[in-house]
Amino acid sequence: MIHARVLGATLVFSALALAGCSQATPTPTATTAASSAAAPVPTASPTVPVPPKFAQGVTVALVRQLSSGDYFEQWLAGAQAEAKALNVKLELSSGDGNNDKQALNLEQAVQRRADAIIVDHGFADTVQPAIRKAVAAGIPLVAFDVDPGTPEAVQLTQDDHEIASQGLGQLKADLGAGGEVVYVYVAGFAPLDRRNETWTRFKKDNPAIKQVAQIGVVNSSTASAVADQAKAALQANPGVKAIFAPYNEFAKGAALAVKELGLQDKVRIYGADVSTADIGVMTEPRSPWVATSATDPSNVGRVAVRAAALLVAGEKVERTLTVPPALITQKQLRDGGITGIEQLVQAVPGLNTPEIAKVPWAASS
Ligand code: SR1
Repeated sequence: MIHARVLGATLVFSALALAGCSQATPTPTATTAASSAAAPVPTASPTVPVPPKFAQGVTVALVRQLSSGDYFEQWLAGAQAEAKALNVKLELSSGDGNNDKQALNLEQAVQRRADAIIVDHGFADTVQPAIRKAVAAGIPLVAFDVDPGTPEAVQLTQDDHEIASQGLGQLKADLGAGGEVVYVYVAGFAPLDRRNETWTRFKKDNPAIKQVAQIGVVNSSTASAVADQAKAALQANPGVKAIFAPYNEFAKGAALAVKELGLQDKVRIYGADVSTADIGVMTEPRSPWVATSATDPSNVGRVAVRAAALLVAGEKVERTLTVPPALITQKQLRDGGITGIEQLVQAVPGLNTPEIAKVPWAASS
């Protein structure tokens, strides 16, 4: 397993980081060539020659389960930027939450004999049959946030146990003697299932922290659906002190509910993931969203494309690639004057992991 530098819970915010920010949010289409999203800035001249195949053009199929929401948009922007830098044509498809559609898209990528395939999220039972066909056809495959069911594929994840642990560590520190918590979860999504393992263990280890309600939905308007559920849960449980919402759409929805009920002084939210919009929500006056544990999604998208490119080139890639998260608190964001994801990444350099799936013939990003 490759582990990049694991960040300490305390983040160092550099004064140099406070530059302007912007976030590319491309609209997914059925099939697209490498996008015009900003490419990483080259910082070193590589000494390894570009494999001839890459001079001719390589096609990687990116087969997604989900595409709406900041996390997935940022991830795609990173994947597209890395594809452009490596002269890879990214063929994009999304199931838009429809698992059968994703499975069909995957079957089609296998039939087209893409040079490599990246499967981004998905449910094991719907994607594994086509993954087996890809492996049988000799197509290299990277599986992000989904169990490929075969050791032939490279499995890419964020460190989801650590994501949950970091948020819960902050929750525990803030709650002190304990208290009632609303938990947001939907089973079946591999990253959420891993975070749930940590939450389950945490509850056992901390009996004074009590889950009084579980809510959750994942659809094309997750945040507003979770907001409705969270309002009902908070009204039914007036003693709640915290909401553990380990997905940014969950946390945004929870924040909306707390605000609408005027409970900002009573209920704190502990989330996962980060985007420019999330930073805006976290740093608003009286925001209840006090901490999130996150990777930079665009960095993870870049890692996925690099891993696929290495496989196409016949380079050795670890079978498991894990991207470490950092704990980001409301206080740190406010104190650092951080208003966007680019500032955050400059302030927390460990969010960029160029050493994971490094491509020897490419300028370092
Ligand atoms: C519905 S699954 C959502 C999660 O996928 C990615 O792992 C992100 O971290 C997000 O929290």
